[in-house]
Amino acid sequence: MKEHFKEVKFQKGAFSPRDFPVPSLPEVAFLGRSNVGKSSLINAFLRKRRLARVSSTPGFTRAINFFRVDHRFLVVDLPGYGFARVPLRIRQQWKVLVESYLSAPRPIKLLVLIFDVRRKPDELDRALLEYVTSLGRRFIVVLNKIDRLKKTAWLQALKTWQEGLTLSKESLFLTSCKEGWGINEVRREILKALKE
Ligand SMILES: Nc1nc2c(ncn2[C@@H]2O[C@H](COP(=O)(O)OP(=O)(O)OP(=O)(O)O)[C@@H](O)[C@H]2O)c(=O)[nH]1
Ligand SMILES: [Mg+2]
Repeated sequence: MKEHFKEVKFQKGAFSPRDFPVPSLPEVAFLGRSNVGKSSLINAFLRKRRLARVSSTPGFTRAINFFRVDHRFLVVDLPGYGFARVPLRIRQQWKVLVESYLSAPRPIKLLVLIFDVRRKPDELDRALLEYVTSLGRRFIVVLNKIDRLKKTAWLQALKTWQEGLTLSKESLFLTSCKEGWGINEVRREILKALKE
């Protein structure tokens, strides 16, 4: 599959399942807590600087945003979850929205789960992984913001997440959206999944 994307268009922001576009093109969805860098990773993956909105206010992306790439596939930016300062009622709305997307009969070829590499996996992360596994959808785990760690700490972080979430090495990726590290590997993996 060609790695060059010509036209990327914002297609829709869905605040409720009835706004989801009719399933047709294959989809890749990005999921993670608020502020881990979902939008940044989407921009880096597509090599577009200001496509998905990057925000320093956690919890910024509230809708599910669909981007269409060259009549080839859809990129789906899911709203961040697990941010404590957001009222419970809103958090529940998000959960319903995200879960109805993920469990719908859609051609979701890959889920990209993003975590902040500086954290340690906790109960919420494990619950998310369990949920994703129960869906039976293919996924990879991206540990982002490695520029915030010393290089000597990278391997330890990898081990912590691998063991904490019981993952295979092949499904784990280290990235820095800020520095552009590890993005090519993630892009290749996404394109591979979209092709299959
Ligand atoms: N140092 C560093 N900062 C990053 C990296 N990736 C993203 N950021 C910063 O982290 C903040 C959040 O990034 P976003 O891409 O908006 O994160 P998000 O997960 O889409 O956030 P929500 O939409 O609020 O859930 C921004 O200030 C980014 O500039 C990275 O690899 N390294
Ligand atoms: Mg975002």
